[in-house]
Amino acid sequence: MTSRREALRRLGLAGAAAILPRQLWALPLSSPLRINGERLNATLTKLSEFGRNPQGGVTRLAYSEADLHAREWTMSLVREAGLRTEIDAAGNIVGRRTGTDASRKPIVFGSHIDSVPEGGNYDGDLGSLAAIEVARTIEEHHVDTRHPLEVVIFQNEEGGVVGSRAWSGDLSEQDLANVTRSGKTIREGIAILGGDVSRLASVRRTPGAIAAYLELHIEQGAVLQETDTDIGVVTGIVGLNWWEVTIDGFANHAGTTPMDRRRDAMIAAAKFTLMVNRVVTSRPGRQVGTVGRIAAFPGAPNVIPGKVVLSLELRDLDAAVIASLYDEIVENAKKIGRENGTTFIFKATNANRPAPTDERLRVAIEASARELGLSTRRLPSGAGHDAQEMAHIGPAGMIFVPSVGGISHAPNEFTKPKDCVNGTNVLLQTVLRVDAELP
Ligand code: HGY
Ligand code: MN
Ligand code: MN
Repeated sequence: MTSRREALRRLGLAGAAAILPRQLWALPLSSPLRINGERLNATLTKLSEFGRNPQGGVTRLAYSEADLHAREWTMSLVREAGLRTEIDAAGNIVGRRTGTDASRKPIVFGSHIDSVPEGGNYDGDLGSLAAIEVARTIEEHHVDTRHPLEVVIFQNEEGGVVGSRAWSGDLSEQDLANVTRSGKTIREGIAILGGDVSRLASVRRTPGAIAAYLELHIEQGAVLQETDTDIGVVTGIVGLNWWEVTIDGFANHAGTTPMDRRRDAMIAAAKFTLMVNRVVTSRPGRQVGTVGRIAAFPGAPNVIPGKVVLSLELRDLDAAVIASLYDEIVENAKKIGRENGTTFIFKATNANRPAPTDERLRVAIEASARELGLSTRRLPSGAGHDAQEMAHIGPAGMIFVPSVGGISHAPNEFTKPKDCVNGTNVLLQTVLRVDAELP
């Protein structure tokens, strides 16, 4: 209990220590500290200028000009928060603050600021700016933490949690050669961001190298809004696999080739897309499957497509479910190919492992929310997050706030300013709680 008493003393609550029972994590440890909500929301507005679209959202693809400019501005914010700031060898932005106990591993918190094409202003942005705001609040109030604190803005989350995979050691040579949405390979991207692929091993953190990882994020679904809940406590994060599927047929004249003599790759692609939907929905569970990108070649109105390249994505909380869906899809694709003289080639382009969050952190988040007078609900995350890679290094926890209408990866993604502030205060209180309670 010494550490708890010490923590309470630092927070000006020394008297409370004597009457507190022994169970940790879930107990009141309310600190009067609050983040600056106006400042937080002003930084969200400012960040939304980088890569802004006419529709109001952003296109801030990893390694693009917009990403680079946004990162530069974000780094200045990390410095203003009083943190020692660097770009690590993987291209992640890291800000550090010393703890009072040199033997302790860092408490890490952050998110990402890259976006999908025509994305919104909250996915990743909120968690990143909240992490900086939390660090800044702690610094401004001269709060000593026992653990070192690290704010991290991971690079290329939307391209397959690339930055956090560098930390978990899950980024292979083959991954580095993959072309990401901005048209650059990940290897090129890391150099563009100021990282150094030759030193990639230096960012790797072995299991146990962090005390905890915490991430605030918008829910990107409608559960919290529909149940009128302030704070979501994430139980686990789905695994996600991507394949590039190439369908080869035969390009031919669209006017002279009779319908029964075609080897049309587009027809095979259409059947494939419907088949994926059927396979994924034909069993119980929350698994999802998507064909999100398609290109036909040579790509002219008067040429039968001889080749189609499309993307396949599968997600579930259980990696075995993804594997078995994939097998079934491959079998069915062969059948489609036999029917119209086409062939399918599947190339795996990305795999993120599913991960449960840490029960102690869930409890700590719930206790922090409760003390702030906020309601909570536990839920799984259907979206991928850097937290799932961090969960392989140490305990990981995620805080969700409501997404209006459950809309995300779209320009009208929106989370109310008050919910952004609530989530950030929960993050602050959870960081302090974890710092005080970790044995
Ligand atoms: O695609 C995802 O699930 C996440 O938003 N990166
Ligand atoms: Mn996203
Ligand atoms: Mn995100």
